[in-house]
Order: sequence, then C-alpha cells, then structure tokens
Amino acid sequence: MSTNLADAPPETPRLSAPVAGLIGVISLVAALGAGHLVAGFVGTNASPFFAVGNAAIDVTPGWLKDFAVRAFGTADKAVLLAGMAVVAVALAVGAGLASRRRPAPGLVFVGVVGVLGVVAVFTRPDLGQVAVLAPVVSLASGLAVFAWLHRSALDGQYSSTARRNFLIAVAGAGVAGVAGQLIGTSKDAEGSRAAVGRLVPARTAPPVPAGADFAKFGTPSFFTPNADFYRIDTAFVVPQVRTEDWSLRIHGMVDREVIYSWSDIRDRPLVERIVTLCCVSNPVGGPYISTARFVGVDLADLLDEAGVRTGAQQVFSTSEDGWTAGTPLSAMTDRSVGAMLAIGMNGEPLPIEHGFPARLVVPGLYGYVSATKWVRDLEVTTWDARTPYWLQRGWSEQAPIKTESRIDAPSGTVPAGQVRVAGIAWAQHTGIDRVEVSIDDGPWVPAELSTEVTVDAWRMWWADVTAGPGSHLVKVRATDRSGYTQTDQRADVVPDGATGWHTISFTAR
Ligand SMILES: Nc1nc2c(c(=O)[nH]1)N[C@H]1C(S)=C(S)[C@@H](COP(=O)(O)O)O[C@H]1N2
Ligand SMILES: [Mo]
Repeated sequence: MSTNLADAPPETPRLSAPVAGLIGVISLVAALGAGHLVAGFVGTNASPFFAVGNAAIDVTPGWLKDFAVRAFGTADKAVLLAGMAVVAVALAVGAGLASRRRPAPGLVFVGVVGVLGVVAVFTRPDLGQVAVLAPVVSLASGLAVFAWLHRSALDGQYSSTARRNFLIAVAGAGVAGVAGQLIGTSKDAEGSRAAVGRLVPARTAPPVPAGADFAKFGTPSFFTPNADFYRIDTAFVVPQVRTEDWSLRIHGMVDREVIYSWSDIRDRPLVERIVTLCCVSNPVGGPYISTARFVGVDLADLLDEAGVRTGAQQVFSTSEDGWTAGTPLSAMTDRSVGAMLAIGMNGEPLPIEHGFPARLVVPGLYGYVSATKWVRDLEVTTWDARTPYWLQRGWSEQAPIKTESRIDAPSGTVPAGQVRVAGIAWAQHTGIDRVEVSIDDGPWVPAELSTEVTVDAWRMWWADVTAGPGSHLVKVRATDRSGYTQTDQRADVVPDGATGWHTISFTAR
C-alpha cells in the first residue's frame, strides 16, 4: 500500500444528496414564509406564491382556463396551487442537488425565481408599489438562508450545529408564515360582514309559492343556498374588503363624478330581486347556474345621480382585485332590466366569495359582462376606449344569457315503466314558455312547468316517459316567450355561451 496521500487533490467537502436537497427546500419555505409575513402588511396578493399564481392565471390562454374550469370546477385554483407547490419543491430539490459542493448554482436559482416573484407582483393591477417589498424580502431571505445552511452543512453536515440551524430556519419560516396569515386576515372582512346586520328591503321580491321547484323529483331547490351557489372568478385569494374601507366611484362620461361610501348605499331604500345568475362557461347540462334573492339599490338611480352623457356605450366596472367587466350602458339605465348594486344575498350580507361588500347583478346577462364582485369603480365610457378582461381574451362584447334547459333526473338505474324526468330551464329577462322532452328520439312530450316567480329566474319542469328494460336516451328543449326554441346545434361556450339540447342516458330494469 503505497498511496501517496500528498499527491491527492485536497478533498472538497461534498454534501450528501438528501442534505443538499433539504437545503433547497428549506430555503424555498423560508423565502415564502418571509414574503408571506411582509404580504400581511402590504396586501395578501403580494405573497410571492399567490402573486405567481395570479400572474399564471392571467397569462393562461383562454382555452386552458376553460378546460380547468370544466375539469376542476371551483377547485381549479386549488389544483393550480397544488401543481405549483409540486413544481416549486421539485425545483428547490434540484437547486440543492446542483449545489453539493459550492452554493453558487443554488443561489443563482433562488435569484432567478425571486426575480420572477418581483415581476409577478409588479404586473398585478391590484397591488401598489410597496407590495414589491414582499417578493424582495422573500428573495433576500431565500438567498441568506440558502447561503447560511449551505455553509453550516459544509462545516459538518450531520453536526449538531447544522441540525440546529436547519431547525431554526424551518421554525422561523413557519412563524413568519403564520404571522403573515394572521396579520393579513386581521383586516377582517368577516367581522365587518357580521357587523352589517339585517338588510331590510323597502321593496320586496314577489313571494315564492310552494310549487316553485320540483326538488322532490330531483331538481335543485328554487333558491340556491349561499354555500352551494356556483362560484367563478379569477381571484386566487378572495379580496377581503371591510365596509369602512369600501367605496364606489362613478366617473367617465358623466356630468359629475360621484363617490358612494358603504353607508351611502346601505342607508338608501333597498330593493330585493330574484335573479338566476349563469356563467358563460356553463357547458350544456352544466352546473354554473344558481338563483338567489339579491338586495341592493338600482344602478339606474346611481347612474342618474352622476348624469350619464350622450355617446356613452358601456359601463366599465373594476373590482378590488383589478378584474374588469363591460356592461352595455342600456342594460343598466333601462329600469325594466332591474340592474342592481347588490349588498345582500338570500337574507344575508353578500358572502365574501360572492363579492362582499358589493357587487353588480344584471338580470339576463352572463356574469363575465355584468356581475362584477368586490366592485369599486364604474367608468361610463365607449367600447373603443376600454376593453374588459374577458374581451381581451376573445369573448364576446354582447353576452345575453341563451335560452337553455337541463335534465337533473333520472340518473343511473331506475325501475322500468313510467319514468319521471325533471330539470330546469331558463331564459332570463324573457321567460320560459314551454319545455319538451323526448325519449329515444320519439315525439316531443310537453313537460309540466313550475309556477313562474319572475322571468329573471329559472323554472323547474317534469314529465313522465315510458321506458322498457334497457338503456335509454332522453333530451330536453325549451321555448322562450319570444317564440325561440332552443337549437339542437351544439356551440362551444366560447365566445358567447353554449347551445344544444341536453341529453342524458339512463337504464331501466
Ligand atoms: N371581481 C370579479 N368579479 C367577477 C368575476 C371575476 O373573475 N372577478 N367573474 C365573473 C363571472 S365570469 C361570473 S359567471 C360571476 C359569478 O358570480 P358568483 O361567483 O357569485 O356565482 O361573477 C363575475 N364577477
Ligand atoms: Mo362566468
């Protein structure tokens, strides 16, 4: 054995793969925790993870967003969040593994990701300049923790000092993250909502008769409980707005700019209206439709007070989180439409995820052109001057809700013989005239309709068909009061809403 130790290159200490990967992950967690703490002060959406998620939503092509909504429904954002977490952890492990000898590769990686976070916050329309502090602190903490842990691990990767430093970093990140969360939510929109009290309308909606739904046959209940009301929006974190921090500004092509505070609105005589909201992304037979009693004030009154000038075409609304919609001016000034600034829903203040403190509700128009939640600003303008969020992404300027119907029952296997088919139909602002069903391409059979509560809400229907043992297809079509019968031509949800007859299959035994 004559190995000459003096000739061997000096041994560079090298971290084991698990330790190196762990350094990457802990640095990531520390960076996110520190950023979340600062975001507690400067705005929840400035938290780097959320900012990147929000930016991802905004740059996602329309078809993909559409697919996400269809595939994951309301869970689409949770899926994105989870996906981002998996990618982030994988990248962090990679950065750690690339730095088993020297910290440089990992530091470069942390720097690049950090700059991405800064860019994401800078490009958010709902965040001010100070918000950039959150990703900057995140970036600095990520670099510092990475360098620090790397150094202590190189000094002895299984030493008690290294272990202690790893624990300190994890605990620090946890405390910062939790503190950021507590500070962020201490702005406490929920407390503000609880303090609103009962909203008693001066003009109430018509009473809802017992025959307004056929829930016993499988239709939804006439009113959708708030907890079940469909939810669609681009908000990664639901805006938390207290009534005392809220105001609504009306400006643009008006005689005088007006700003309403919460009490200005709440203290007016309130009107109550029953409206079925529907999302343009609702596929034929889909779930993105719900009905509520909304309480608020007439938008026509507010626009009158501002004095709309001639030549104006759209009301361009902006939410707390920077989302925008463009509503044809006439839909808001024509009093027969009943467009409202709503502050209550089904006997409660608006739920936070449905727009607390205030949102727009315009009967007869799809939500993306009319139903701005957390609304803060109405600009009376022209179509040329302003292009709202979804119009920039290829959806239609004009978006009246299309007359449609859906089958809710039967499903699965039912006893052969007489089978009861039931569902919903809607033609907001026009009203449903009749609904017909057909089994196995047989003749159209008229369905029994529920009592009409208002033309702005859905109607339930049922019909009996005869089904022998075996599998069957049932389809439905509605005709509205204008005399229009639903086309069987299938149209995609893009650019202005799906069409086609909803068809289901069931088995009789
Ligand atoms: N601020 C904001 N408001 C919004 C949206 C949004 O993304 N952000 N989405 C709109 C769309 S597309 C629809 S269909 C309705 C849905 O209202 P809901 O979630 O109360 O059912 O809200 C509208 N208002
Ligand atoms: Mo929508």
